[in-house]
Amino acid sequence: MADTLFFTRALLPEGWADNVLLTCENGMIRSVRREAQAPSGGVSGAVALPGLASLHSHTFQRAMAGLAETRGPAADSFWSWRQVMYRFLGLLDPEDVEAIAAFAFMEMLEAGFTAVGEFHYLHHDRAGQPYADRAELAGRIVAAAGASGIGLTLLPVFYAHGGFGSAPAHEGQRRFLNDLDGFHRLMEGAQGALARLPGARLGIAPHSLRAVAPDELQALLAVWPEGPVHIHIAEQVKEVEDCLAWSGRRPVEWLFDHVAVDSRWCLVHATHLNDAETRHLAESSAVAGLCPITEANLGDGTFRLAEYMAQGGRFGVGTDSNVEISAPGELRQLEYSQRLAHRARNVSAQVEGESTGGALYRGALAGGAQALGQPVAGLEPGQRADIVCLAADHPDLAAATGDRFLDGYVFCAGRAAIDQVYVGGKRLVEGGRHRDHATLASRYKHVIRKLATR
Ligand code: NGQ
Ligand code: ZN
Repeated sequence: MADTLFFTRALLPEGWADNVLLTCENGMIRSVRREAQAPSGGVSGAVALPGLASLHSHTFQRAMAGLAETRGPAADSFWSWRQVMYRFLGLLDPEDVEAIAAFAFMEMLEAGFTAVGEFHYLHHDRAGQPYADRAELAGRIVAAAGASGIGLTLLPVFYAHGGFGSAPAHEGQRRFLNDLDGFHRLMEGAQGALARLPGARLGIAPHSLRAVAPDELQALLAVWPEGPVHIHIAEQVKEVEDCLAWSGRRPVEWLFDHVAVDSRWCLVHATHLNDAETRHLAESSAVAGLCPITEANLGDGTFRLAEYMAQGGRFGVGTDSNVEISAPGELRQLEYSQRLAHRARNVSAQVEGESTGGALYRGALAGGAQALGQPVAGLEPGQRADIVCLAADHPDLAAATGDRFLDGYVFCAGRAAIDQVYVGGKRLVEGGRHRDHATLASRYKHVIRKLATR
């Protein structure tokens, strides 16, 4: 099936262009022509951007958004939030997981993301027993991605221990646990499910250095020598302290000492880095998977973006807990975290005259695609036609040209500027609304009302 799309303006790898005609075949861009005539079908949209990836998500957490914002008996922290989260996930059945994921994926599309890396660790039933199909819940994530139309990179999570030094897992973690053999069977099941979803990709996710022992990490890398590898790392100060107590090394130091961290890797959070770790990560060609809204919500700390970007470090953004889903919102929070920390402005832009929205958008575009196992990102031949189209008549964009569109989108209008979203050349969002919004939202509301009575 060949299709044409025509945009009044588009952000191409080499810069902005006017009157851009894209031809697509089987969802992939076949040709890009600038200064073209509008085809007989007319103008598809005003301002076309290549879609961003949410490189780190736990979709089930969408359904507890707002449920962990009440003060508890002792000082609230990431760790007390995690207890609330464990109680919540103990309520979920497979159909709940699927309905929540489909809704969250739909919201991602409406909020400017065309692909997602689902860091999927909810594997077993509510009692902690494997389902007859070990990949039951992975299959639910795949089905949800199919229903929403988002591009999926599934990252099945290996999780075996409750803390550094192979500490026993807690009760709240029993739905996550596999030994290596169980994990390989899960991966086989996931491969089968993904075969039904065109364009989907598979990676692996050793959950963290807390949950995976060194020999297990080596075994995973030996059995799965290709595709993305994602790991949570150095998100909390306590995690750094516990890692030091266990190994004498900080988490990112430990990782660089023990494995070859290369462009396959996405280090999720990497919040607490010293100078040498920042440099090693920047030089490694791995991606720092930053989740600015969730990191703020959980009180994690501030990633050293200014130093990291100055050293050419690669990054992307993820919606993680999905407490709020917004591509421009993640980029804005990322820059604002730096402004507050440095008492400075336009921290992410590297040179005089560079747009901050542009630097953030282009950085997250490249890093997000890399982390999800797409070779390159952008509107060019050979790429999937994943496009976010802004409305040029939004008040914050009405007088914009070039990168001012990105500044207006990221810092002012946010997701309200989104008109259409395409994945694989297929229009899924129109007028800011997903074509199946009503059905997916009503299914989701039914699930959260039911869960509230459990
Ligand atoms: C997760 N979330 O796996 O959902 C984690 C919490 C953990 C974040 N790190 C659990 N934001 O890290 O142990
Ligand atoms: Zn996470």
